[in-house]
Amino acid sequence: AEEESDSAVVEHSITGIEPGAGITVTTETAMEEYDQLSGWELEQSSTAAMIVELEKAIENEEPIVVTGWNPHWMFAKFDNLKYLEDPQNIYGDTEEIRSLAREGFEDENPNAYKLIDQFNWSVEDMESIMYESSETGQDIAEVSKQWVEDNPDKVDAWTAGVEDGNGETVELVSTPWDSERASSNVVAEVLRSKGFEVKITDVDVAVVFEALANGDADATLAAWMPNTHKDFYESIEGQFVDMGANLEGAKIGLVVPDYMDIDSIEDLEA
Ligand code: PBE
Repeated sequence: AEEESDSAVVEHSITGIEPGAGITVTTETAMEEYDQLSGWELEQSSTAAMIVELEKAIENEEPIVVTGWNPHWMFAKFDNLKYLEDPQNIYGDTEEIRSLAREGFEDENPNAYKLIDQFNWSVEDMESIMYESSETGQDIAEVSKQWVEDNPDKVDAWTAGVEDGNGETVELVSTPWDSERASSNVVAEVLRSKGFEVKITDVDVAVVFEALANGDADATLAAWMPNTHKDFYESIEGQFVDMGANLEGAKIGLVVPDYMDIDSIEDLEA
């Protein structure tokens, strides 16, 4: 393998993201299940590094396979990206993002629970915050605050029937990706407007689920199901409350630029 040329190495590696992401675990499963991926490597670093590699490859029309997802602005910024077909359905068709709570949270703080339970928005809503932050360099938290101000109708629906809090602290546990930074900051802002204090902690996916099972956090808005976080979800099933989807139409998979002229994971070569 040491004799391999650089290009051969590129062709047999998937440019991944953080080791603590669900899509990293899902991709490891895909590498076990697809013969075409045997001998491939998953390079793990960070989302920012993946985007840099993708941008470089596109500039030079070089082959690249990345782990990609929506909601994200990568599909708006690079208009030639596509998901590879996944005949074994390892990545699933579409994902939803669910809100989960710890056992006991509803009884102890029914109004905060109700607000979180009523929180529901669209891929376009989430992407508008992510896109604006990436275009302007403004932090997601700032853009999220502005979004709450600009969308009173949605906020009214989430706060319907919710009584004001008395400064009780709500601990949200989340992941560090822009998508979840957006949802967490939007909900935090709305909770604050109803008289709650909010603390957001960003951690690896595994720790999100542990924190709910242990009761260290009250709720998360960041559970990607039924595929991306399946292993984590199943490992603590029964030890948390599933409040259902807060966003439908998310997606994960292997993504390539369309000049590569392949359509399916099965078109990759071992
Ligand atoms: N993501 C974005 C995360 C969740 C949000 C798809 C990169 C993951 O766990 O894979």
